[in-house]
Amino acid sequence: MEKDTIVALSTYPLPSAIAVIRISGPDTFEIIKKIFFSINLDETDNFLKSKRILGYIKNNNEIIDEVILNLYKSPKSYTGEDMAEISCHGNPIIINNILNLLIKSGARIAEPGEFTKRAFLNGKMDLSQAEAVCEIINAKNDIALKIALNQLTGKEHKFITELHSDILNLLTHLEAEIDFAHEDIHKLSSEQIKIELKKIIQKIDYLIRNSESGILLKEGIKITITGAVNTGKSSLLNILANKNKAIVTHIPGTTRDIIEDSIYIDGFPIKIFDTAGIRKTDDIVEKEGIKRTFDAIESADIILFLIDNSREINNDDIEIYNKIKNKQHILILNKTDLPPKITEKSIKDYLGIKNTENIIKISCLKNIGINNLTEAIKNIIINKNILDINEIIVANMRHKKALINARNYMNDAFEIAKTSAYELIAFDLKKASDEIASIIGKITSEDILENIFRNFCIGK
Ligand SMILES: Nc1nc2c(ncn2[C@@H]2O[C@H](COP(=O)(O)OP(=O)(O)OP(=O)(O)O)[C@@H](O)[C@H]2O)c(=O)[nH]1
Ligand SMILES: [Mg+2]
Repeated sequence: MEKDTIVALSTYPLPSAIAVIRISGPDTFEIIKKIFFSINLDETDNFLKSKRILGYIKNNNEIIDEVILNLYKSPKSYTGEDMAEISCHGNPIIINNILNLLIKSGARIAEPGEFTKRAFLNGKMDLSQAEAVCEIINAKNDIALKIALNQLTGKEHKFITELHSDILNLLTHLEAEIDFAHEDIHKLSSEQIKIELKKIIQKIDYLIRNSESGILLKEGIKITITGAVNTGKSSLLNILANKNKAIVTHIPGTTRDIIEDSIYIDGFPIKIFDTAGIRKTDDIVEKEGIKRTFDAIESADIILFLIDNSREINNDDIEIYNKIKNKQHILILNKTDLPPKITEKSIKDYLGIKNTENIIKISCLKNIGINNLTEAIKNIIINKNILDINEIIVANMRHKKALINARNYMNDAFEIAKTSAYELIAFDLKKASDEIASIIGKITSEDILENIFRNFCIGK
């Protein structure tokens, strides 16, 4: 337990109906006694028996505010320590006065995240849940919020805790065989070890797979608009972003730099990139722009490939299509308000596309077909991006790195398991276990000892 008693405003420091000030630490109730005076109880000492109570915050005899005080006795509090929450009027002057008074009475201002850190140190939550608290507060869209809530309420926690104990159990067997070879302990065959390792690897792989989509969703799915010059790429960006972000002119080669915006499609966070049209050119600036287009194509999760429906397919279209056809893409015919020059046959002949059903026809000028396009984008996100919100989604880079490290150690262990070097397998398992434990903030070596002790009753 920490020695300091900390205090902080938990709500936003702007004029509002109510503000909440939190206090946590061993001196909480002593400090509260100095400044809080109950309205209904004469005995100031008595109020500590209540959980919620109306009263005044006073500086000497001067009333600073009328407040509701909530009291939480250790360990039944967010931090696990003695805690209090003062709900006062949300006037910044009042808030400051109360904070100053609390500091004068012995508390200190909390560091960022210190309440949650104490909650973790006192075993009220694991590390991934502590991280989720921060992510819930900072979630910028519905989906990020849902993922963080899932992380807090325990789906990921449960899965990882089970995974961790799977590894520990196997390790327990191996260590027991190494350390207590003379005792009569059931031995695992090398085949059994491999089966157990495989099961664990599958679980880690499942989480790694889901971390791809989790991080994608949290940071935004990257969509790059590409195509030949003048096909309407910037016009499309402006429609999807719902603002005049990119310059649109009839001059081919208008866009040079990458133009980026953050948008939502059906709640999915998207980073959308408009790019320089691709064509052969000697213009140095345009050349650099086209190079950047290729980079944006490379890093895209989904490509929107535009063709101008009012002119015939040209070599630029064919070349670009060949570059993107094996990546996740949507083929879009733009300018369908003009007389068409592109036919189903020309698409088949020049681009080699057999099934033209998925081609989306739009007109940026007349705002036609945009709903079909956003629907198609959404379908790709949901169906092809391996994403199911109801699955366990790992959306945290630290967790992902730990999972990948654990996976590498497990691979090594699996290779070694082909021989029967238990020490070496155990070494890798221990490393993998540490990585998984680091996600939830457990300390492992003691766990292993405890596990051996519990399972085998050695040393009785
Ligand atoms: N008729 C018609 N014109 C369009 C449509 N979409 C775009 N345009 C026009 O086509 C021209 C080029 O549009 P942009 O959006 O600048 O095309 P771009 O692909 O960004 O062009 P670059 O940046 O030069 O590669 C402009 O004059 C637009 O007004 C459409 O759906 N119908
Ligand atoms: Mg443009």
